[in-house]
Amino acid sequence: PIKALLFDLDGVIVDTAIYHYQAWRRMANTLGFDISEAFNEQLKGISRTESLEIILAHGGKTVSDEQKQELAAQKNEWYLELVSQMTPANILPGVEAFFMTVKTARLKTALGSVSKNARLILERIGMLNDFDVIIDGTRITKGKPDPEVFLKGAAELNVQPAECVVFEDAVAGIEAAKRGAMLAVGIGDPAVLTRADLVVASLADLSLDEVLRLEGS
Ligand code: B16
Ligand code: MG
Repeated sequence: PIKALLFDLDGVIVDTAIYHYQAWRRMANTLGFDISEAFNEQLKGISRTESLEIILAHGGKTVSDEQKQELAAQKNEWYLELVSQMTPANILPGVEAFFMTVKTARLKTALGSVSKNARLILERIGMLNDFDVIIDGTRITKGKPDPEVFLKGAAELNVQPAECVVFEDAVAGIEAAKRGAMLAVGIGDPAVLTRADLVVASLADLSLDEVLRLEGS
């Protein structure tokens, strides 16, 4: 039976992708190039250091390791300025109602995010106590699409991977769920999240019953 639900943060609970984009863009601009919103798509679910590498390659820039650290720190500072203004109003549509039904059904919950700022964001939106387990970027060594973040969540919840459903907006995140042998619900575009077992536009378009029916599919 399905016993636990594992949620990605950025793109599922809140839309911080826009803040990541603004901060990375600001950094790229200081280096003399620009990044588009379409380019930003491939950074979803990818760690800070990996994202930096992809952006530098895109701009054709070679910098020292020391400079990379400075750039990543600067980007994070700009990103945190935006995060500091977040409130519970930033919770994506349908999330709170969905969580109520999940709690009523006594299913276990975990957060599975590669962000090192995940706890801070949950605190800002008032959801820090809504997860039984929080696995974030400070607790993993391999980012998505490696399944580590979700396997660790399942282990700490004391459930088997086959008893878990992952909710993800990123291709890399769906891939991580599948490599971990878990069911995956995609939040976004079915043409993009092709490996998901089910894709919906947002949690507002999904009932818990539909999720539980994925069992054995
Ligand atoms: P940070 P998720 C990911 O969050 C974001 O999608 C990705 O764009 C970001 O680079 C990554 O977190 C690292 O975030 O710089 O805050 O450590 O989708 O896994 O919740
Ligand atoms: Mg995400």
